[in-house]
Amino acid sequence: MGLLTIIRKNRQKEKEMRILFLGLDNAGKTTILKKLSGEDIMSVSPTFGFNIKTFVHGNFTLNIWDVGGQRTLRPYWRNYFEQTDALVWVVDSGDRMRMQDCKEELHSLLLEDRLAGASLLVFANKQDLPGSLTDIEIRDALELRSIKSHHWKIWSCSAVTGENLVTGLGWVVGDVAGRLYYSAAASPNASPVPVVVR
Ligand SMILES: Nc1nc2c(ncn2[C@@H]2O[C@H](COP(=O)(O)OP(=O)(O)OP(=O)(O)O)[C@@H](O)[C@H]2O)c(=O)[nH]1
Ligand SMILES: [Mg+2]
Repeated sequence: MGLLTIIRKNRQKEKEMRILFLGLDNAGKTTILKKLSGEDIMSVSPTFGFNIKTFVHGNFTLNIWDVGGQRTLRPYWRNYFEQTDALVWVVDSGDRMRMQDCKEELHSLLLEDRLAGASLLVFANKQDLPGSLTDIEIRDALELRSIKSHHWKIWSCSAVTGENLVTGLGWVVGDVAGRLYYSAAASPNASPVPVVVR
């Protein structure tokens, strides 16, 4: 029995995933998680540390870490990399001025050893705002097609309307499941159910 098999078997017992939500400040990370939890999204304020939310999604328990994205907080992101199965990079699609900054921060994360195996979901958020860049425009602005080191996918979404939030999360859970577990038993159409709100 190889090491990979042993690791896979151990993980199969737990059926847990650790998902890290990152992105520039104001991108909508916390709002997305509140929307997925069915919480009031009008009461969101900037995150200065982190929030953890736990959802059950199909057969999996998702431990989601939502970390503040202000520039002064970004050096602390590395404290959250360990054992990350998926990175969800949230983009404010209306924030054209900071798209370069957004691209550079993302690409520097992809060089991190401890994120090497992580699946990458890019949420092109705030699609409800008129004038937002489309998912194709964000894909090009962030040069996603140059990424060869990670499985990635971009979804346009809105934390206000809820568009594509469950679908996007379903994709990333399925992608991680396909890598870590024998049977890709994730249910892509399952809705995430919050079990703990902290
Ligand atoms: N119109 C619109 N506004 C959104 C959307 N998502 C988030 N917002 C707003 O964007 C602002 C920032 O949202 P947050 O969820 O706090 O952003 P964040 O990425 O968690 O920011 P930090 O915690 O500072 O890193 C808030 O005023 C939200 O109401 C969206 O999809 N559409
Ligand atoms: Mg936040």
